Amino acid sequence: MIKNILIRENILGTNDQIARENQRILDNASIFSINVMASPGAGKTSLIERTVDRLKDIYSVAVVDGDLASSIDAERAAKAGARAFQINTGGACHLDAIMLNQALSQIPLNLIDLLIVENVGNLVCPINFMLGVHKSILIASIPEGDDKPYKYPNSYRNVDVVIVNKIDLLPYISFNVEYFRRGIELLNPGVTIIELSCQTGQGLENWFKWVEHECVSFHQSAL
Ligand SMILES: Nc1nc2c(ncn2[C@@H]2O[C@H](COP(=O)(O)OP(=O)(O)OP(=O)(O)O)[C@@H](O)[C@H]2O)c(=O)[nH]1
Ligand SMILES: [Mg+2]
Repeated sequence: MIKNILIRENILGTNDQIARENQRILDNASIFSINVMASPGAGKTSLIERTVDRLKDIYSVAVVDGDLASSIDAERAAKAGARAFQINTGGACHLDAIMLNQALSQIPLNLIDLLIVENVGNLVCPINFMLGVHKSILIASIPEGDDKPYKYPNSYRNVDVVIVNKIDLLPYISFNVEYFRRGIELLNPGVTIIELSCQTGQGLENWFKWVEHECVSFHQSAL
């Protein structure tokens, strides 16, 4: 029988320690921060583009994009009006606290109010690695199917908001919203669920309200 629990604990222990340091850095700089997780193509960058575009006149926004390769997403975030930073993980399927720590050392923290981290597109790994940010959100999208909370429970358990993106596709794809919501409610009772479409804009106001409310609460409590 192979026992590898100790090794795993050590790796995550180091990660969690750096994550706590990241949170201290962000708290000291009064930066409210969000980790955006989802499968590849669920709409992480699309939501970030919309969010930056909406909030850039109120908040100075930085975006850290995690991808295996390319700087496509950071370029999109920059075009939307954010200070954007790309992390290429090489082969890693998630961001970890050390990567974010290195990114934070490159960001002019005194100029930033809101940090959005786009994690690597993956519905399994990112949730296991604390980054030290204040809130975590998961984006699900209609084409992925309504069974995902039942099949990937951990990803739905430890997040503050579940976004259901691409609701403009509901007329064309078999997706039972009640079944989907029931699965989430079992795993994460009372979690905020926001249905929206980054394409049509439907439902985005509810997301913007959530971000603004959290930002204001954070900055007031930091005073
Ligand atoms: N129909 C529809 N398409 C959308 C919506 N949001 C995003 N898309 C499309 O979905 C595709 C993927 O969107 P992205 O925002 O790049 O997804 P992502 O999660 O950032 O992808 P990765 O970073 O590669 O994991 C693009 O073609 C978007 O135009 C939506 O609300 N409705
Ligand atoms: Mg993306």
